[in-house]
Amino acid sequence: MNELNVVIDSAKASFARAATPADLENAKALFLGKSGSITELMKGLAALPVDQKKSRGAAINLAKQAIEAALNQRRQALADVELQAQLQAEALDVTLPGRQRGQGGLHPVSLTLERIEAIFASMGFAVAQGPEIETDWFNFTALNTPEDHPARSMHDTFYVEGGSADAPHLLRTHTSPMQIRYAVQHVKQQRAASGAGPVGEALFAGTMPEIRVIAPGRTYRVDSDATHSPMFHQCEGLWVGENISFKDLKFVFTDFCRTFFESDDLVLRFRPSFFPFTEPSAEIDIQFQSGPLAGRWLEVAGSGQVHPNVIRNMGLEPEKYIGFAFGMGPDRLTMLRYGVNDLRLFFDGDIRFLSQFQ
Ligand code: 2U9
Repeated sequence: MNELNVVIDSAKASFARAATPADLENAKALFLGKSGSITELMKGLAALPVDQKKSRGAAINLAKQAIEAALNQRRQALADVELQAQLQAEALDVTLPGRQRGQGGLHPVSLTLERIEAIFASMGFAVAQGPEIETDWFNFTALNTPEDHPARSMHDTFYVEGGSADAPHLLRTHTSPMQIRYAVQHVKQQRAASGAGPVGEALFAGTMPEIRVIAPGRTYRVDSDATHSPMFHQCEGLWVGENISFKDLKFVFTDFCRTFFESDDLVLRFRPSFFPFTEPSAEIDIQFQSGPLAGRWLEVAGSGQVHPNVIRNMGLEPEKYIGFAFGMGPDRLTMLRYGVNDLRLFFDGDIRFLSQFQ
């Protein structure tokens, strides 16, 4: 009996030393395997007299059962340790808020463009969009910009491959070429409708519906600092008819600014200026009478009466047709509206900045 207790104790100690399930299986073989202690004891039964066999056999069986119980206990303990380690390694805090799909939204400048389009649409302006790669003629020549004007130099304008020496291709420096395209198309349709000859003959002096259009979009210049980006946005407007004057420009632009900035508490100032495509020309400044920007004159647009040469390039007779144009920078309007002081923030693509405008 004593001998069997020694075997049981030895098995228990050996199982306790096993640090992994593999160690434990090796330890098991020493006691319960083919040549393990218990098996050897069983073999010894054969040599005993019959009257001892029964009780000795029962005692060995009890010892075997005790060893199997110890083995199972140790197996369970090792499995528990393994489970605990795994639970710790794969710990999961179910009280954390769930991960959601980020909600997208429009870029702040796109929000401004949508606002501008909606306001001018409510005043009867069409919205024209067109190519960002333009020809020299639509971008400069048609807009009365002379050959030697600095805007035409490589220093100020991005020229691109694809054009010819006398008709170079470039990234449009303003959205004005789109207004020329729109106006030329408009006049062509009116000529066809009124039975006048094709474009290229006499300038059109018949009756036609007014041209009232804005051209929003991306524009490009060789320029980069806190208030200039090589890609920027413009929105230009054009209203041409038989009797459109500066008083219409003043009304339209005042109404636009008050609606855009949601304030009747602002005044406009027209400051004489120069643009090749308008004559006379004026810068438009606004001044808020209250709020954080109150008291400062802020330049928001350029404007003027469309130059007779530009009217001619639309195919219209300047003695009959007259109108105004204006141009503004939606990037700058966005900075003013939201109080942002560095233009580059809009184009860095940092989602932490951009998501503030949703
Ligand atoms: C046609 C005829 C005339 C559009 C005009 C400006 C004055 C102007 C600037 C303001 C801010 C560009 O983005 S900006 O730097 N624009 O100063 N633009 S008049 O004149 C036109 C347009 C089209 C056919």
